[in-house]
Order: sequence, then structure tokens, then C-alpha cells
Amino acid sequence: MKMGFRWYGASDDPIPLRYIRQIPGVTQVVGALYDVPVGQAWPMDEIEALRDQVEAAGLKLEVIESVNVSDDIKIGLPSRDRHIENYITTIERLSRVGVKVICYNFMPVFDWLRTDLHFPLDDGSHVLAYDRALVPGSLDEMVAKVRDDSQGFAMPGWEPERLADVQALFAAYADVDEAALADNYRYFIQAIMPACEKFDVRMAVHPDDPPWPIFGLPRVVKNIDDLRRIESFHDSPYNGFTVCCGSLGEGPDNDVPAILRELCGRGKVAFVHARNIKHVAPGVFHESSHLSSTGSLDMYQIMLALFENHFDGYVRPDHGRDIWDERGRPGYGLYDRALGIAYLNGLWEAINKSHA
Ligand code: CS2
Ligand code: MN
Repeated sequence: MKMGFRWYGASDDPIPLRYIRQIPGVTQVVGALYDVPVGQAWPMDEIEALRDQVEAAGLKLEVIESVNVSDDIKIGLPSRDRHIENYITTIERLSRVGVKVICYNFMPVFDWLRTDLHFPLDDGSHVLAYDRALVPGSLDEMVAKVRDDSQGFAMPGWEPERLADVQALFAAYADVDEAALADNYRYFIQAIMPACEKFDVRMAVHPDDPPWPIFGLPRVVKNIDDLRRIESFHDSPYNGFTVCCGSLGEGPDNDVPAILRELCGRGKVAFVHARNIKHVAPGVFHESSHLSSTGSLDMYQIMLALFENHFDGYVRPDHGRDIWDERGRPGYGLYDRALGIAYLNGLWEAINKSHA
């Protein structure tokens, strides 16, 4: 297991790389370029500059989260072929600096969705939460809510330029039902796989968050059946998964350790987001600390599933709570993610030694 920490870049992340270097066991920065419009190729000089910064701090840049897939590709517009060409150029360029895994998602319009970015827990910390009864009635309201609640930080997957006319973007998906989205997804995977195999870069799709349709938009990465269908697009370790335990775990029928065992058993898991969530009621959940007893997921069983399947890929903690008066990017503060890593390391060491 190689432990990483997501970082938003020197100009947009209040956490310096040297702090990340001091978290025990962390060797990887999970990074991205945030200023390249979706659909365009990432400039080589910017990729190299990011790699240089990360390496100068004594860390490695082997996982990118995310190279986003454009709406043109998801909708299946004629412009998709040009966007796919650019995507392939980005894959090739990233391979040149040693990137091994690209995390991405295939959610229409919105990336993750929450109704509260500062939900208070009994211990005085704050977390991201979702209550289906509180999802705003309009798309514009939803976009404004995330923008206004994020403490001045840009949130991943909520690019203001892309969502400036969210109604028009939504309308462009009018004819895209679940079958059409899956077809467009297959087209994308089959087009990029030769490049991934040639340049030795594994694609790792992130599950839908939450794993059910929202605003009537189709979603195709929700459960094990969806993941098996994605595997069938092209059966190769390069067509792999990011198992985000929290996102999948939000679906009460998703058995996360069982999903990990099945997919790791076939060598398809490239990246893991190890985090916990707490189910409150159907369609209502909040995030929690990583510790099993504070949420609904059994983090020991999750780490055991990885260990028993000889997982040697990348792991990062996912959203942490806001604690100790840190006012960071919601979900992406330093303190609770570092606590999460210490805990995951502890589980891993204990499992390792008890199997020796
Ligand atoms: C992340 C996602 O913050 C988060 O919820 O897990 O934004 C994730 O980076 C994307 O869905 C992957 O493309
Ligand atoms: Mn995740």
C-alpha cells in the first residue's frame, strides 16, 4: 500500500507540501492541474512544474486526481473525438513524469453532491452531509449553495466557468439516459485504452457520489453491477477503479469490503479512498472521522480485504472533518486527514503483523 494525500497546488492549498511530508507513511501527493479547461490537453511545462515541486518536497506524483472527462464526451457530441485526442495527449504527457494512475469520474454535470458542507457533529467538529429532503429545487440554487458554503475555496468538480450556465448544460443531457451514458462511456474507454497500455497509465474511475441519480440525471458508477459493466468495456488492469469507500458506502446496499475483495481479486483496483460515513436514514448520511465506530463502515474489514488480496496500489484518506478550528477547504483540512492516515497505518501494521 502506498499512502498519499490530496493537494490542490501551491496557489490554492493552504497546506504546504512540507506538512504533508511530515505525516507518517505518506510518500505520494495526489495532485492535478486545476486551471486547464476540461477537454483541453494539459501543458507539459505545467505538468513538469508540478512534478518538480512535489519531488523537491521529498514526495512523489504518481496519482493524478482528476483528469476530468468533458461533458462533450459524456453527452456524445461530435466534438468528443477532439476531446478524446486531448485526453490521450494528457495521458502520454503524464506518463513522461512518472504518473501511474489517473482518477476520473463519469458523473453528468455535477461531481459529488452534498446539502451541507458544515454539518455539526456532537463533538463540535463539522463535516459534509447529505439529506435528500434538503436538495435545492433548482440547479442554480444548488450551484450557488456549494459556491457560498465553501469558505472561499474552489471545490473540485464545481468549476464556476463550466457551471456558469448550468441550465443549458443540463438541457444538453436531455437525450442522455442511462443506456446512452453507458454507451458514451464505453466509447471513451475503448478509445483511450491503447494509449493507457502503451504508456503504462492505469485509469481508475471514481464512483458516483452519492451513488444514485440526482436531478433526474443518469448515473452509471453506483454499485457492483455498474462496476462489472465498466470492466466489460475493456477487460484490462488499465481499465481500473478508484474504490471510494465513502461514496460507495453511501448506498446502503453496497457491501464495500465485498466489492474490494471481488475487484482486487481480479487486479482491477488501482486506487482507494479510505473514508467512513454514517447512515442516518434512507437518503440521509453524514461523513465522520475515519474510525470505524464513528461511522457505518468497518474500516478494519476494508483494510483486511486489501491486505488479503495483496493490494500494492495507492490509498489516500478522503474527506476529513473540520477540527481544531481549522478553516480549510471543506473535507480537505490537514488535521483530520492526517489523523485518518495515522489510523489507517495502525490498522495496516496490526493486520500485517498478525499475518506474519
Ligand atoms: C472527490 C471527488 O472530493 C471528492 O469527493 O472524491 O471530487 C473526486 O475527486 C472526483 O469525483 C474524481 O473525479
Ligand atoms: Mn472519494
